[in-house]
Parts: sequence; structure tokens; C-alpha cells
Amino acid sequence: MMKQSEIENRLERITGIYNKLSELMELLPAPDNIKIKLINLLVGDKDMEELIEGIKKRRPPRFILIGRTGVGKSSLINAICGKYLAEESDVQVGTTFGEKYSYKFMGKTIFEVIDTRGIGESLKTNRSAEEDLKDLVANFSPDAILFLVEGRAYVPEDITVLKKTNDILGFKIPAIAISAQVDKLQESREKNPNNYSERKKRNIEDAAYQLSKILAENDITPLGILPVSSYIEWNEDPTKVEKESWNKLKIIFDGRYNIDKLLDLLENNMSIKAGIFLMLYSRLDQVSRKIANRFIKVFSGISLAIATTPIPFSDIILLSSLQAILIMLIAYLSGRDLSFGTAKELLVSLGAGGATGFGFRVLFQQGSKFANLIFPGAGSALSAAIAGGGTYAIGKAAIAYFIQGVSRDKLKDIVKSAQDEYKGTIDNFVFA
Ligand SMILES: Nc1nc2c(ncn2[C@@H]2O[C@H](COP(=O)(O)OP(=O)(O)OP(=O)(O)O)[C@@H](O)[C@H]2O)c(=O)[nH]1
Ligand SMILES: [Mg+2]
Repeated sequence: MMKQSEIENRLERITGIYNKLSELMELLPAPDNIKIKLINLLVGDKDMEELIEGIKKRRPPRFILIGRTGVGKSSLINAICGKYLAEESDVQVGTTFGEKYSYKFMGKTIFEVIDTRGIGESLKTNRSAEEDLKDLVANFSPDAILFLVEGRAYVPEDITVLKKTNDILGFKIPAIAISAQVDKLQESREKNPNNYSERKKRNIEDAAYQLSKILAENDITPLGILPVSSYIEWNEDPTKVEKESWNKLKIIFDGRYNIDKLLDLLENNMSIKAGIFLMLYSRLDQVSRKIANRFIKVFSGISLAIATTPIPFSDIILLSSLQAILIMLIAYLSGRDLSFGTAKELLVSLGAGGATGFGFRVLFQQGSKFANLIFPGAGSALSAAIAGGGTYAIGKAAIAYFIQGVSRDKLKDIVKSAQDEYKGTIDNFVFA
């Protein structure tokens, strides 16, 4: 697995390249007019721009945490990134009802949080409290609201805060309701989620159901309702260790439950800037694949655009070149060199070139022949589904080969099933 610093360096390089696409094109054995068209396509694409911006300007996610003292808000944040973070209060933004905190690791802010513990009661009675909350939220511009309740012990004040916060935000940001500390449900001695009994699983489902009922009764419709355990045993008792040493604490028992689902929900619904940062600090082993998937989505979209404004014959060359760039980027994300050689390695495995031994300059001149190898029946005119699905499938093969280490002989099957999976519209996919 690549280290965080190496992945970050690679992301830096990719965003740098986007500003100098001509350098990337130099690596590609395609005719000049194709390269120019490609640059225009990549520069003009809104989704591409958003993704590059998201990578470049990644920043700590901002959460509003709603939940009583002791419900497990801080523990959830630790569970999300698998580290024991230092919670630092931002004195400047503190009010009587909500306070801003930074969660730091080795001096670096990983999360920014507004903790609203205890605010419910004053909201009920105090108008200026509501105004204050409004200001706090407006200045903070949160990425998500996390609402925590333990078991059935929900408190009406919490519901008040959740309602108010959502009113203030106009339901624009994702709210996720969490039934916390479900490891404590019967049988509470079993802390390993892999060994949860059927009875315990039923109890967990029930806790989530009870929470969903409370929310429904209050007309609150969160993006998701999740039962979660943040249970972690550290190699030393954090409360007995100096704050300076928290970053050295290691997990010796991992009882986390559903944190992955929570992360999926957050990543897929937050701004890309916060989502990419979150990936880097929560699931480093999956970052390459996840970012590769985002590139696949963007490149498939561009492929659709190529097919819907056809330039006879040359569109297939354009498409193959675009796909070659996608493969190069995915290979690069996996730790390979940024070169056309890596793309060629994959394309050869897929049947383009290899056996007949024709070079890739010829390949780009014989675009339609290549098209028929990879997308049977394509010919010289491309349908949108074939273009989008082809790029999607080639991208998936690139992830399998470069990132997941799948062997070459399985790649054709992966291309085929990915094409089946892609039925015209890509927006229905969750890019996990
Ligand atoms: N078993 C179990 N204990 C938990 C879990 N989450 C938190 N705890 C424990 O509950 C206690 C309170 O957790 P915190 O994370 O400090 O709660 P909090 O909501 O941040 O509390 P305040 O900061 O006071 O508002 C700690 O002793 C945690 O170890 C969980 O999922 N399972
Ligand atoms: Mg706390």
C-alpha cells in the first residue's frame, strides 16, 4: 500500500498536469489534431474541473454534531479515521449553545466540528439562541449533520436542535442519524462485529427502526439512519496518557460497526473537496480506487459527449486516446509511472495490438478496427452507450489490473461485465 504522502504527491502531480495538459498529450502517440481536440474536451468539461478542484483544494470535512454529552460524538470522529485525535476548542467561535472544535492529528486539523451539546433546552425558550445558532451555522457552512442517539434514550431537546439546524440550512446538506453504541445492545459482551449473534443483529436493527420512527414522527427525513459502534480498544488508556502522545496510540481491538457505511454515505454526498480529504484520512487503502472511479465517471461522460456530436471516423481515435489517458491516470494512481507504456500494457491484454503486433501509431490510425476489438460491432459510428460504456469498462479493467492486481486473463471478463453493468446511464452507479 502506498503511504499517504506518496498518494498526496501523486494527486498533486495530477492536478498540476491538468493545468498543463499539453505535457500529458506529449506522452500519447496520437496525431496532433486529436491531441488538440482532447485538450479542449478535458479543459471544457465541468465535471473534470470540479474533480480536479476537489483534489487540489481538499480540506477537512465540517460536521455539525448533535447529541448529548457521553453519547459518543468524539468517539465517532476517532472511529471514522481510526486515530485518537486531539479535540481543540476554538475559543473565538464559542457561544453558549454550540462550540467549534478542531480534531487534530500531529498538529494538523482533520475535522472541524460544531458540537451542539446542551443547546436544545435554550433553543426552546430563547429566541436569540436561535439567531446565534443561525450565525454559527452560516459562518461554518457544514458538509453534513451527524445526529447521535444512544439506544432508545433519545431526548426531545436533541430533536429540537436537529429540526432547527435543518430549518436554518434549508435541508440542503446531508443529515445522517446515528443510533450510537450499538455494541452495548444484547449480547453486549460480544464486541466483535464479525461474531454478532442473530439476536444482537435483531436488536441493532430494532434500535435503528425506533430511531427512524422518532424521526418520522417529527417530519425529519435524514439521508440515512445507521446503527453504529465506535468501540475501539487502544494500546493504552487515552485518559491516562498525555495529550502529546495521543497520536502514538494504536488500535489493539477494533469493534467498529458500520463505519464503512457511514463513510460511503458521507463521501458520496459531500462536496468533493471534503470527500477526498475524508478518504485520505479514513480509508487510505481505498483512495486510489475511489479517485480512479471518479475519473472513470468523468471520462465516461466526456465519451458520451464525443459520441453524441460525432466526427465520423476520427471520433473513435479521439475516444481511444481519451481512454488511453484514463488508463494512464489510473495506472499512475496505483503507483506506476505516468507513461503511455502502462496504458499499452493493459490494452495489449485486452486484445488490442498484442497478437497481431501492430504498433500503437497504427492503432490510432486504424481506430475503427481497434473499436471492433474492444467494443464488438462498433464500426466507425459510435453509439453513445458504446462510447460511454466502453470507457467505463476500460476504466474498470484498469482499476482491476493496476490497483487490485487482477491477472490479465481475467480482464476481458471484467470488461464484458462492466459493459453489461453500464446500461446507457452512468448516473445510477454508486462509485464506491
Ligand atoms: N461501548 C461503547 N462505548 C462508547 C462508544 N462510543 C463512545 N463510547 C464511550 O462513551 C463515553 C463517552 O464518549 P465520548 O465520545 O466522549 O462522548 P461525547 O458525545 O463526545 O461526549 P461530550 O464530549 O461530553 O459531549 C466514552 O467513555 C467512550 O469510550 C461505542 O460505540 N461503544
Ligand atoms: Mg466529545
